[in-house]
Amino acid sequence: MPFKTTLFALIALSFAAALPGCGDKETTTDDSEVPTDDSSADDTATPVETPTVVINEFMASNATIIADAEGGYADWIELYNGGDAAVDLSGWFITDDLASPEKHVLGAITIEAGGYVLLWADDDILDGDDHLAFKLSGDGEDLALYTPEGVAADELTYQAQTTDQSAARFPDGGETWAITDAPTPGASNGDGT
Ligand SMILES: [Ca+2]
Ligand SMILES: [Ca+2]
Repeated sequence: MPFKTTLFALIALSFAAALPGCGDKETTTDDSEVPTDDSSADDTATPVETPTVVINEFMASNATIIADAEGGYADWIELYNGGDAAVDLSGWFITDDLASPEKHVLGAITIEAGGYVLLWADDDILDGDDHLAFKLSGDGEDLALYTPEGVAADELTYQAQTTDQSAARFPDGGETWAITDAPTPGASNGDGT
């Protein structure tokens, strides 16, 4: 955002510089407003804040738990929005490799406030926006989610997984991960009991 701030200041300055030619008494006022504009531009940069969407649950080896629209039992990832506003995930990045953060760019998917989105990690993007360009290894690998600006919303590395068990945060969006044999794809993880 420093670039945006600088650009705004330059526009304000050139506008003020143009004024003496057409007006008379307002030049001083406009000059004094330039620093004010600078600080308000900094304020508008603040909304690039901590993302409210996290990876909430995932299953790296799905044999019988849930099938996608095509009937395939693909690996899946559940996202959760713990914020109080819906988030448009267009342009967000999701990956199974921290060294390759832009592996998949999410399409037109909105996650409601307090809502869940289920993504299929089947390396079959032709099946729709909820299908990702990678699969999850049952032997363990990375999983990460980034905003379009590259801010890490979530980054984790997991160990080998058991078929039909998921790894989930308890409670939703919480810091504690646990393996469960009662997966809840697309719905609240509950309290883990
Ligand atoms: Ca993978
Ligand atoms: Ca869940």
